[in-house]
Formats: sequence, C-alpha cells, structure tokens
Amino acid sequence: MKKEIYKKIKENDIIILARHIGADPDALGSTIGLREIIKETFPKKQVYTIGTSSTKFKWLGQIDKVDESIFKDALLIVCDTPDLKRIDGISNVNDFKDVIKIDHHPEIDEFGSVRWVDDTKSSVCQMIIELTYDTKLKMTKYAAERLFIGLVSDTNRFLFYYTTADTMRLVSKLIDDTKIDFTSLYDDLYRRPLSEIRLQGYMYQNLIVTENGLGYIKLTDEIIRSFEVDPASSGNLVNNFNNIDEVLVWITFSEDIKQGIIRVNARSRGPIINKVLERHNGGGHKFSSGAKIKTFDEMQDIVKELDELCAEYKKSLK
Ligand SMILES: [Mn+2]
Repeated sequence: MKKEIYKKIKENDIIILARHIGADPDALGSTIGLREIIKETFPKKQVYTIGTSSTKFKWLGQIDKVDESIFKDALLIVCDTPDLKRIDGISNVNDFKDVIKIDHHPEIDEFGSVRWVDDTKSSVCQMIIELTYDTKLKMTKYAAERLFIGLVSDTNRFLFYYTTADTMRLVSKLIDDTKIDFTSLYDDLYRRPLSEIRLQGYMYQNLIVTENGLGYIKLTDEIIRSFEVDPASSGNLVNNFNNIDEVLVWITFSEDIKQGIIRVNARSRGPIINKVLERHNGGGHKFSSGAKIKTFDEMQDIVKELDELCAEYKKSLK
C-alpha cells in the first residue's frame, strides 16, 4: 500500500492535498507535513494543500490558493476524511486525474484508486511518518514538527487507546532523526485564552450527570457569547472531561446560530458511541464522535440513546 502511494506521488507532477472541514491539528499537520516532504523529495513538483484556512492553527503553516483548472491534471490525496461530503474545498473527487485516500477513521465512503484506511492508527500524522520512513520520501524538521503536533493532538498526548508501541517507535525515531524541540511545541498547542478556560469552568459546574454515567451540557448561543468564545472551540473543550469517576460518556451541545446548527461532540471511555451519532447526521471514531443537529429537541433523543447505551454497558460489566 505504502509503495503504491509512493509510486503515484512519484508519477504525478501536480499533487493536491486535502482534508476534512473544521480542520484540526491532525488534518492540518498531515497535509502541510506531507506537502513539505514531497517538495523535499521532488523539488520540481507542484504540491498544494487546500481547504479553509484556520485562524486558530495558523501557526501550523500556510494553506495554498489553487486554481480549479489544474484539478484535471492533478493527483488528489485526501487525508483524515472518511466521507466525501466532509472534504474541505472539493465538490467532486472525479474532477481529479487520480485520487488517494489516507485515513484512520472507520470507512464511510470508499473513494480513491488507492485507499490506505486503518482505524488502528492513532492519527493520519502517524501514517504519514510511517509512509515517509517506509519509502524513499524524505523527512524534514519542519514536516516533523507538524506531524508530531498532529499526532500528539489526536492521541491527547499519548493518552488514547490507539496509542501503540508503533506510535512510540515512530515518534522516537522522528525526534532522533530531526531533533525537533518537542517540548516547546506544546506551548503553541496548549496555550489557551482565559475566556475559554472560564467557559470550561462553567461547563464543569453545570455538567448534568445521569445515574447511568452520561454527562452532558447544553451551551446556548447566549452562554457561549457571554464567555466570548466561538461555538467551534466550545465543542473542542469536550476533550477535557475525561477521567471523571462518575462519567462514562460525555457530550456537549453547542448552539451555532450563524450556521443554524447545534454542534454535538461526544466522547466515551467504554461504550461504543459512533453508531448513535451516525443516526443523527454525524459519526466518527468508536470513542470519539460528533454530529450536527438542527434543534435542541433532537438533543433529548441523543441524550436518551446514549444514556441507554451507558446503562447497557454497565450491565455488561456485572
Ligand atoms: Mn485524525
């Protein structure tokens, strides 16, 4: 698989790298990192990363502006995106000469002439490190920094279950080879504005916890605005609610009036939750999923379904 991907990269002069909407460090790190790696290995190739620029993660690197007329002559590599409708900046993958998919989410849409999809990998950044070391691609320090950040972010500092011995081995080699100053990188990734920390305090105070171990919180537009935080980043705070003794599954509902949606972010430390979110216009990993719903009525359905899931899970442990 990795050899096939390398071969396609080698064969194509124009390469476009895409990832999912609502970019996170794994999506950005893998595409910006791979752009750098391909340019280092093949300086004559035109390599671009596309998609909406992220203000929050601007420090990870620039996104390119690309004229759509080159699509028909380009190889498209889609990273970290299981479904076609969530690819940022591309309406039809058939506009491209060829397509490769590299992803660690459970497969939703099967697209691309080469698909490297493995949901046992911690992150797509890990897959790009592996791809680089197992082929003739050349790693650079700049790329290594981006890949490290994406991997650390997706594993929550090596905390999540899909962190494996391979993850550790690859990261160790990466640091050894490129001498990245990884402790200073954490600073950019984890420094946060006070407003967000205060909202987090509000969420801890107001989390509703059911008897079965479901924790949830409703964040209306009014609440989010009173903390001067945007709805997308309020959802990201969900990651800070693990390790609560009484909580098995936890979920945030953040109203986004501008988009006319409610962002749903769910995490679990036991029950498998992605099937529930798939039923509500979402999906994701077994223990980490999201969705977009239209009304707070639907919130009640999700709460009920997840609460039942928690109850079943608890019963299964007895
Ligand atoms: Mn990812």
